[in-house]
Amino acid sequence: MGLTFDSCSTLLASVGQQHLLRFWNRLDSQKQTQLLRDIAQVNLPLIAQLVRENAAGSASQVHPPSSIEPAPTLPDLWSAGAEHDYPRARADGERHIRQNKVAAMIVAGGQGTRLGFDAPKGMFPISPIRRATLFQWFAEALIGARRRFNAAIPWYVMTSPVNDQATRRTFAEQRFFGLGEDTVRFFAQGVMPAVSTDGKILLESEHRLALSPDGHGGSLTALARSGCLEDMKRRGIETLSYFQVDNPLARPVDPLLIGLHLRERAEVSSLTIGKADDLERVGNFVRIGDRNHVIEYTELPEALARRRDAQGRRLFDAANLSIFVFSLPFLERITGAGDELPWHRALKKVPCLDPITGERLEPAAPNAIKFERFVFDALPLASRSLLVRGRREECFSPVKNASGTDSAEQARRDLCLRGARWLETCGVRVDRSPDGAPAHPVEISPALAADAEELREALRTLPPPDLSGPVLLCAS
Ligand code: UD2
Repeated sequence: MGLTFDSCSTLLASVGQQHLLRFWNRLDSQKQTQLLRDIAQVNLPLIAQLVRENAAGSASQVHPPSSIEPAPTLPDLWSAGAEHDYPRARADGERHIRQNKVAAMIVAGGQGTRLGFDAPKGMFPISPIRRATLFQWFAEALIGARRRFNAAIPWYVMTSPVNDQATRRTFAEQRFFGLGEDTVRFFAQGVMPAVSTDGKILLESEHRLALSPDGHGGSLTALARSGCLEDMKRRGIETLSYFQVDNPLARPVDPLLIGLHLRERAEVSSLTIGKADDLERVGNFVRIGDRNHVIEYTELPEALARRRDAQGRRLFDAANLSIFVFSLPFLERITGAGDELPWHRALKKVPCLDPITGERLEPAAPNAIKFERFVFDALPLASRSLLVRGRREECFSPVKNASGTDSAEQARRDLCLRGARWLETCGVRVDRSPDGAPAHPVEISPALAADAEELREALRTLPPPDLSGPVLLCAS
């Protein structure tokens, strides 16, 4: 049942948030409905609890540095010796996919604030030649995997209330990128309100709360709440492959990672790479007690980030790419028993109305607390959690900033370099500029090949590529 002014007023009074209705009499009926709708989205008892904990100073979990150790990892494909038998693990992963036991999931609920892109991030044009969007790029990767493994591989797309409509509209306009409408399912993550440092929920305007997505950790709760987990079970899915919309080098369904996950009977498996430098802005995989954790770069003490082992190698070198494989029973367990993931607090600048005076504030300094959950906090809930190394140039180049590090320009360059490398592995000579970049852009659609081996097979049926200009290789 929807909230009414009276029921809402009583509810808000019980948690000290009555100020949210202070402009009620100035609003037309549409705006009143919108305000009630915003308030109904908020878990008020949870906010009251977080505000209490915040006031009591019990911020996020802090681990004493002495308890933090490097997390054990399996080697990457190129370094693994025969004893690891990666070809067999890969074949096991492929069989599992062929048996229709694998689904893919993308998290695309964040706001592309840092990128300065005013639309769902998945609509950002990324590919080096065609400028295919991130959504199209990943859709092509799924089309490739479905064809290769003759498997259904349903796709679960997490949006947020901020971009849900726009995302669904894009998929519909693009005819689901050729995936088949019934094989794509959208679900929206939750939202959380920003609160003032003294615990008042902030109004963005007289009839809207200052709401933002509840962090990618919200994806797990939302999977269960939306019925997507049930849907997966109905389809016979046992393993979920998870990745972020911002990394075009991510492989949505990786048979090797899935095969190793199965072999180790892991509840969650993560791909990791060596860090670019000690203070790279990524999470760090670490071991605390008998569990794997991710500690954000903001929370890992700098002395630890810089520590070296006896051979002079970086001790904490395993970067989090947010590429995970989850077993379904694990997801059911951690989402079924209530909300186990912790809430992280961040002080942010949030334009709002002053909770006391109602005056419009454009803060120059952080004025508000935002609450978010992180998906990697699921790792320590797993009794068996596996880490596998990949190579940065093969799997990671996130699009986060408008320019410079982690920008679209860099991701395009990395896609070209990867394509050129794959071609060379297949015996095709690619002209390079003096700086090592291919002389012409190279774009290999992931519908054609997801790695050099797949490209080798694909090239058997294609005419020899013309290398005198941009090289675009697509599936027919
Ligand atoms: C994240 C990780 C970091 C590392 C890095 C890899 C955190 C706090 N840190 O850094 O450890 O793995 O990524 O690239 O996450 N998203 C949602 N809903 C939300 C928030 C985010 O869907 O409520 C999506 C967002 O669309 C994006 C991804 O999650 O694709 C990462 O979010 P971010 O850019 O805020 O994370 P970042 O760069 O702080």
